[in-house]
Amino acid sequence: MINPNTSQAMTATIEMCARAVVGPGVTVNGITSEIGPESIESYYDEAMSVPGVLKAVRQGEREGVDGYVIACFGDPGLDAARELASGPVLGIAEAAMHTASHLGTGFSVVTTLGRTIGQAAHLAERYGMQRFCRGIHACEIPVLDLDTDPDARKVITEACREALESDRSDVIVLGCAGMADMCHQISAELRVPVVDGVTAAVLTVQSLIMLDLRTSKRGEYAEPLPKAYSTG
Ligand code: 2AL
Repeated sequence: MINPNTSQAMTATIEMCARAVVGPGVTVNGITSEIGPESIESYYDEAMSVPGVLKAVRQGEREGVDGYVIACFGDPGLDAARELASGPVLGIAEAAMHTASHLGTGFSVVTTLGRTIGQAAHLAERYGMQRFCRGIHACEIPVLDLDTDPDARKVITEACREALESDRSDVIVLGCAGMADMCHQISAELRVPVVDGVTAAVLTVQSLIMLDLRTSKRGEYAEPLPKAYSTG
């Protein structure tokens, strides 16, 4: 499970959430990206995070890792990671949106800053999820404050409540990996399914591996052609 930002505190939180759901015999390694921004909340941050994600996948391939989760809601580097990986690679936005589509007729996404709403909208389009995605909302809490702001869960819960009303939706998708540890409490309070992409993606990867399904190497996800890469 790759955290594409460089916050070790966030990796520790999401690793704990992921380890709590996997089956016996499954090992989850939380990897904090070594290169890039400390949090991802813009197109620039997202682009800057991709080399770190790909470096972690290359390392994972050397170590024989069975599958990967890219644990940031922008799913940075997902296609490129699939070219490198032999096992399945899931992004948390992709996993959360697909999981939500099984649970209700329409979901609302509640993300961090308003400026990331466009990125989530692009992903909903890309994954063919516009039919289910009724709205994308921001709680305006920066990613790194999710861990430290004592009111974070309360503010996010209220944003979810308002999203359910205004979108007439019946499922919530949490729009940041750093919200993973809040999903059960928010769900209990609002009495609707609240999908955290980290756990949804980890269990999807586990299922795919149990089904002996891997990334297809027949087409565009074939390994990149060998060539020289300058790193500056
Ligand atoms: C995220 C996320 O999941 N990790 C991060 O650094 N930024 N998502 C977001 N919408 O801000």
